[in-house]
Amino acid sequence: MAIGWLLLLTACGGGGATDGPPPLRPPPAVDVSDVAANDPGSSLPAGWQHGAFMEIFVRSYRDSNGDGNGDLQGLISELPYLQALGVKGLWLMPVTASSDHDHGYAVANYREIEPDYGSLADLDQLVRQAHAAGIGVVIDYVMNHSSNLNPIFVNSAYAPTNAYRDWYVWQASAPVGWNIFGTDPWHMTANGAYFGVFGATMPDWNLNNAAVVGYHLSNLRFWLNRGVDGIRFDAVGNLFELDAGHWSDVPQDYALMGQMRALLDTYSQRYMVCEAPGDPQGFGASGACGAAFAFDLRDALLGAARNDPASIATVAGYFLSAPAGMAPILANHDSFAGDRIWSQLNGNIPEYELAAASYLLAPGTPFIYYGEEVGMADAASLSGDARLRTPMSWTGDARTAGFTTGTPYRAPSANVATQNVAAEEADPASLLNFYRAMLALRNTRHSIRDGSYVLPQVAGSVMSYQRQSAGETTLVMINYGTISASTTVSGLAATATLHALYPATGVANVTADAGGMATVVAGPQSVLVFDVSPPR
Ligand SMILES: [Ca+2]
Ligand SMILES: [Ca+2]
Repeated sequence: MAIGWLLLLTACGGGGATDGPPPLRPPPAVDVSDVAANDPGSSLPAGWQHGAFMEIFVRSYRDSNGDGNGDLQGLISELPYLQALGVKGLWLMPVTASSDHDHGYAVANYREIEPDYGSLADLDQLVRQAHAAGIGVVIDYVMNHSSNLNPIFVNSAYAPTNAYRDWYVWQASAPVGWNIFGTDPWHMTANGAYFGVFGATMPDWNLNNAAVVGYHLSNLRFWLNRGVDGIRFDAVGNLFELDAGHWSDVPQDYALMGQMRALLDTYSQRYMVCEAPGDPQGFGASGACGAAFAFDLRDALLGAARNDPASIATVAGYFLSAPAGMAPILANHDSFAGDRIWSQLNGNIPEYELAAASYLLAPGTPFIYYGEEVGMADAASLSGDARLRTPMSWTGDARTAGFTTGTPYRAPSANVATQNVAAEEADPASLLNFYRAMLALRNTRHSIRDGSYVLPQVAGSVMSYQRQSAGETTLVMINYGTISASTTVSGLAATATLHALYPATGVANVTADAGGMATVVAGPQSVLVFDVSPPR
């Protein structure tokens, strides 16, 4: 209802020219009531957050009612698929009501479900059924900005005297000298300029206002009280702006995230992970988020898969010094993180599998982007972020991808005919079954899931390391090269037996010598995973 009115306001933006005051109407009522903590507990096993996660764009995952948009009931119907794949957590891109009718990051109501996705009851059902399948549910939370159609911003923009004026970042006129991502983050209206680092439709909250932080804490408790298992925080390096030269990764950003981690720590077993491409490890450290996406490892994972020596060295060394909670990814929903892996690797499945093994067996929490496990490509007919966010390829149907019984809101991926769940479930050698095998190792080996990362070694194109936890040692060896390699690994228990867990057949046991050295032959572009048993 406020849409036309607000567009009129923002249409005056840019040059600051106005043709008299906009036709103001009373701002909408706003609910910012406090929400007290009421932890329903957690039924998930200890350490659940070290299982692999799936990042899911609900709008593109599965449509239950034929309207062409994915929804929560559609996702619920695919929980058996996700369970069989072996994921232990879901990160849902924003499921809160948004005004963008797409990705959801322009939040219009922090305590309602996006109408296209369903209802709060649907979310509750998803959480309940996911838990029954041993899967946790983490939701996206956008603390930096809201929609310009959020009723609180509508109030804030209504007049300089409005009670919510100071909930966003306003100045009487746009200050000069600002340039972020190549554009001016200040947006003129008839009665002042507001700050919106991601554009005029997504104004930044004023997080220097304690009432705003209190509101966000209440919103977070609203979801945690419903049994949601954690939060993925968006754009945490952009929370505070000090001046035109200091608007990214400033000390206040880390401190506020530490406060959020403290909130989650008052609940049982809640997981928190941050998006901070400018300083992944700084935000991943305890004291800040405690976990953050490893954007600084992504290029090396793909480089190693292509047998680049420097990349192999980077992958081998990363978890010797990185915070233990880092969350490795190959790609995600944003263009800045690269194309879909299939498109980046030109459909080279051996390289794809090497990249996957390089992060799915690693410490921390690996995040798979939905459809990555079947090799979904970018959409051929789309550009920008949309090409990465296509309907999930459930079948080879070129029109619907098996995603909807209606007309999909967006075109499917370019390779839906060959890379899809139905085709790959039927093929034991498929990429999907490789992902299942890697996740099965993570789920059956506690040393892989949350053990220590020990003695990485690189010899030519071969990387190896041990993962150790109480009573269990695993040796991982990855040969990124295209020729077979014989590699001597050191640092094993004396006379230990190496028994191949992967591949499950065809690899003979190897015995370490009295000095803890063993020589292993790894075929071209191969992954070998051994149980390391001490001598009997
Ligand atoms: Ca739907
Ligand atoms: Ca900000």
